[in-house]
Amino acid sequence: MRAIQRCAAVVFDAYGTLLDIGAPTQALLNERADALAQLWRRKQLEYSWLRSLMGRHADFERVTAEALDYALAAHAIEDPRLAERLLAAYRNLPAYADAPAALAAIRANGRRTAILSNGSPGMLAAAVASADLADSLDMLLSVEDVGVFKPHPKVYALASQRLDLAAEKICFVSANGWDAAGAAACGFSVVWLNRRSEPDERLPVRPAAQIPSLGDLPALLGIHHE
Ligand code: 2OP
Repeated sequence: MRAIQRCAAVVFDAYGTLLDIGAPTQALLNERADALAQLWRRKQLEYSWLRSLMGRHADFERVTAEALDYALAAHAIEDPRLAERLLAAYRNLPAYADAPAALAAIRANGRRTAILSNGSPGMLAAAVASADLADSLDMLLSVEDVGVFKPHPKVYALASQRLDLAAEKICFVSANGWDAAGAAACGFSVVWLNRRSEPDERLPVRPAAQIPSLGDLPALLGIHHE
């Protein structure tokens, strides 16, 4: 736990960690919202991993649109207008309720904060602005700078390079267990945001800590509310 308290910067995953990816389907669909949201997310991540393994990169905006196309077809929903509205909502996701206060406490404590995400620079700028998180983040880092998706080591190396910090001085926070494992494999001090009490991933390197809410993160960093 002490390694986390020595971190000079906190780097966050974006989609599913700071940004609520369930919001578009909750707002625009009926009881099928959860099933469609889960399939959309699963295919979005599968396509990112498969494109990286195939060496056929496309940005996350395209991968997200193609994953939605698959999910709508799987649910026999033929509605281009709905697809457009879901993608527009994805560019304007709200922050999870526990994100703003945690980010503000970390910044007030003098540590730098950043996003490291599969999202394209345009997606991240739009999402952070609409989620009103821009003032709480020093940097937005996109995999587009390295042309391959998480969990490729080149992605995590980007955070070390841009923050000019050794990996162990970076606290990496993600709600995606596979992303937490990818960052831990690169030497980051990793906190897995396990909101739904999921089992540990059976992957080579485990996160240093796990928390159920971002509200628990400042204390883990040694920040105690004044
Ligand atoms: C992100 O990179 C993994 O989708 C997640 O923001």
